[in-house]
Amino acid sequence: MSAAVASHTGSSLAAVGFDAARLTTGDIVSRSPIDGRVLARLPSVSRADYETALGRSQAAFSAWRAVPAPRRGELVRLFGEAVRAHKPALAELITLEAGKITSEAAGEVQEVIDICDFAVGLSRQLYGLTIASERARHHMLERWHPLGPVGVITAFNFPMAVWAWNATLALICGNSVLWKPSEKTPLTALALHTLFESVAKGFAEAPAGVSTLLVGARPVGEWLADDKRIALLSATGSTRMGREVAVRVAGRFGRSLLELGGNNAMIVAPSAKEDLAVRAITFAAAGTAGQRCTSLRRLYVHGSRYDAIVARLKRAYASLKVGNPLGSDTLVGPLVDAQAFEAMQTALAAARAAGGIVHGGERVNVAGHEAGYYVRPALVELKGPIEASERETFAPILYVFRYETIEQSIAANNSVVQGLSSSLITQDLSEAELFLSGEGSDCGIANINIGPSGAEIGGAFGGEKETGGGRESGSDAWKAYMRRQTQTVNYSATLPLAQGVKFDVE
Ligand code: UN1
Repeated sequence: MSAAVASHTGSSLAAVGFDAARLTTGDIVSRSPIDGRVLARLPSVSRADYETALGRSQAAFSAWRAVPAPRRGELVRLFGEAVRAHKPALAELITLEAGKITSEAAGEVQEVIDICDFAVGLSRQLYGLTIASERARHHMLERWHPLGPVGVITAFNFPMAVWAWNATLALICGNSVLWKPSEKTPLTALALHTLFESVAKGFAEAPAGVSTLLVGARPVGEWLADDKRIALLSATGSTRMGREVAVRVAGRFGRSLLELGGNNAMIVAPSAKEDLAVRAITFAAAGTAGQRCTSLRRLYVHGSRYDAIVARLKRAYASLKVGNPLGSDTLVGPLVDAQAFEAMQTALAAARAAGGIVHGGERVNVAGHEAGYYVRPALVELKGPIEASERETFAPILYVFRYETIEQSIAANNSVVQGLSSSLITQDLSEAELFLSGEGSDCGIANINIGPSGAEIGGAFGGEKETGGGRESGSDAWKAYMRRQTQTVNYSATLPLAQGVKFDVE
C-alpha cells in the first residue's frame, strides 16, 4: 500500500501539471497520515526568496487593481473551471496528504469550486452606498477600493478550501495574494497553486505574481505578520498562533482576519428527533476524525433523553469504520500525525483522572498502515466541565453532559472562551428562537437541527471571542479585503460647511 500511496501522489500531481520527481530535497517534509510515508521534501523559501516574492506581489497589485473587477472575476471563473476539471486528482491529494476520506476530500474541492462561483458573481457586486448630504448640491458615497498584497496562512485540515475562500475574494477585490500553507500539507497547496498559475499565465490581464505560494515553516508566517507591505493577513489555525499574529500585526497597525480554535457544542432538547440527532452528532464529532475547526466537541443532552441518546451513540461509534481513507466505506481516517494522537491520549487521561467515563478513544491497528495514527472516536461522559473539555483538542473526542433547562444549556454552550459554531436539535419553536436570539448562542455560527460543522460557503464563516472575530467566505466578508473610502462631492458654486460652521474669508 505504501508504494501505492507514492504512485497515487505522483499521478495526482502530474494531473495538475506538476513534476513530482523534483520534490526530493528540502526541510519541509510531507508525510501521508495514511501510513506515515514521506511523500515529498520541499525547501522552505529563504528570506531572499521572500523579498523577491514581495516585490513581485506589490508590482502585481499595482497592475491588478486597475483591471475592472468583472475581468478579475473572469480569472477566478477560469480557475474554477480548471478546478472542476481536476477535481478527482485534487481530492486524491487531500486524502493522501491530510488523510480525509474520499467523500470529504471531494467535498473540500467542491467548496473551492463553490467559492469561485460566488466570487465571480461578487465581482459585479462590490456595492457601495450613496448617502444623503446635509449640504446643498453635494453628494456623498462610499467606495470600496483594493487593499494591497494579502497574506493567507492556512492549516492542514482544510488545505485547499480556506486558501480559496480568501484568495478568490482577495483577487476579485483587486489584491495580490501570498499563501503560506501548513508545513504538513505543502503538496496539496502546490498542486492547487500550480493549477492557478497555469490559468493566470493564459490570462493576459493577470500580472506575474498576482498570487504566490510561500512554502515554509513558522518564520514565513512571522515575516508576513511583521511586514508593513502586507495590507491584510488572514490566518487560520490555533488560538495560540492567532494571538501572536494579532499582536504582531496590530503592532504595525496592519489588519488581520483571524479564524482560530473552536470548541463547538450541540444541545439535544427533549423534543429532538433521535435519528437526526444521532447522525448529526456522529458526523460532526467523528467525521474528519474530529479535525475540523467546526467539529462537535461538547454535547448537552436533556436529562429525559440522556440514557437513550448515549446508548445509541455508543452503538453508532462502535460501528464506525475506521481505516484507510482511500477505502470507499471508511468513515474515519487517520489523525494527521503522532502529535495529534498524543494530544488526544493526554486529554482522555485527564478526563479519566477527573472522573469522566471514557468510551473508545484507543488506537486502531489498520493492517499494512501500522505507522498511521488511527483511533476509535471517543465519547466522554462528564458531570461538569473539566480543563480538557474547555480546550480544543484536534481529535475525535466528544464530551457529553446532561442538562435540565434550555437556559442552562445555552449558558453552558456559551461558557467557553471559543465562539465558532453551535447547534440545537429541537422541534420546539420557542427554544429554537431563544437559541438564535441575542440572548442565545454567542457563536459566529448557530444552527437548528444541523450539527455545528459542514457550513456552506454562502454565509460568513468565523467566530467570536478567542476564535478571533474574523469572517471569511460568503455574505459581505469581501469587505475585509477592501478599503472603504467616504467620498463627498460638491457640485455647487459655493462652499457650505457641515454642521453649519461659519468661516468667512475676505
Ligand atoms: C475549518 O475547519 O477550518 O464548516 C473549516 C465546515 C467547513 C469548513 C471548516 N465548511 O466544517
